[in-house]
Order: sequence, then C-alpha cells, then structure tokens
Amino acid sequence: MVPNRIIFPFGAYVITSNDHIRIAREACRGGARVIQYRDKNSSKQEMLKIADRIRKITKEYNSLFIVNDFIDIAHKSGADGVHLGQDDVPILSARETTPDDFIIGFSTHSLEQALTAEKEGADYIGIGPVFGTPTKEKYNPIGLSIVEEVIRSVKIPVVAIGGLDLDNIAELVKIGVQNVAMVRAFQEKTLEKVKKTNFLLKV
Ligand code: TZP
Ligand code: MG
Repeated sequence: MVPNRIIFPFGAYVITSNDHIRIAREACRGGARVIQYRDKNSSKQEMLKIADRIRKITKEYNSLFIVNDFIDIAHKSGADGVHLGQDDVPILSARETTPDDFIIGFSTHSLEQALTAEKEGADYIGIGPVFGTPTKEKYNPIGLSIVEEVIRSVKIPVVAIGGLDLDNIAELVKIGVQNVAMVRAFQEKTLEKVKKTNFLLKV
C-alpha cells in the first residue's frame, strides 16, 4: 500500500520516451503530478544524468518522479519510486531493497495480474494496453471492460495505459478511470495536452 503520507495523485501520468527533460519540464508546467522517466535507448551513465535533471524539475513542481525499470537509477537520483513490469524484479524483492516510503508501480495486463500485484504490495498498478499501441505492440489490447473490472476489484490506484489520447479519455472517465498514462500523446504540445487531460479527468 502507498504509505499514508504519499497520496498518489489523480490525473495525467506522463511517460517520457525521448526528449525527456523537455517533456518533464513542460508536463510539470502543465500540471502533471506524476512523471515517469522511461528510456529504452540511453546508457546507464546518461540515464543517471537525465534522471538527476528530472528529479530537480519534479521537486520544483512538487510532482512525483518515477523511474521505469531501474531501481538503482531511481535510488541514485532520489526518485520517489520505480515502475516495474511483469518481466522485471518481482514486487516482493523490490520491496526488500527499498525504503518503506518508496513507491513501487507495477504493469498489469489482466484482472488476475492486477489482483496479484495488489496482494504483493504494489502501490499502484498500470493496466493495459487498453487499446492497440505501437509503443507496446507485442501486447494485445485488453479493452475497456477489463479496465473497469480491475478498477472495481482493487483498492490501490489504477493507471490506464495504452493507445490513449485526448479523444478517448471521455470513454475512460465513464468507467471510472482517474489516472491516464500516455507516451506518444505527450511527446508534442506536452504542456497543452497535460492541461487538457487533467481537465477531461476533472482534476
Ligand atoms: N505499457 C502498456 S501500454 C504501454 C506501456 C508502456 C505503452 C503506451 O504507449 P502509448 O504511446 O501511450 O500508447
Ligand atoms: Mg519494464
């Protein structure tokens, strides 16, 4: 569970995939309360430099900073947490090596995985891909009904992800989604799109 003093914020959950520092800065200016640094290209050394910069920016705006995949980069940069996937370090092992207030987010692709992640102590889960997406093309889209079922079945925050953009957020709001993570949609016009996303999510 999220330690009492950390309240996982509703709204736009911004995932960077390139131009990380600019996107993080614009996203924070636009009101994003969670930034995930997701970098599939840089070396660990480069990643640490980028993570340090994003940490400073997110601190300035009081937004959460989550590092994708790498607990060590998260630690060294002073991030608030890490986001792990089904093929990464299991939640229980990650918990053993991190402080109590360290946020562990976990990617899930079904109701069963969502329930397991909650049981194992994830602070929040990602659920998706909701719709088809080239960003994660090996995964089949799970559709809105599973997302709705997951929201009703777990108590931890649920972040919908995959194939989302401003034109389908309304469908998600209807089924109770309060957190929306996007990669491609936030690459351009980041500030403006974060603002609109938060408006649509009534944040
Ligand atoms: N996990 C599930 S779908 C996805 C991840 C990282 C990619 C989402 O990317 P996009 O570009 O917002 O569809
Ligand atoms: Mg991963």
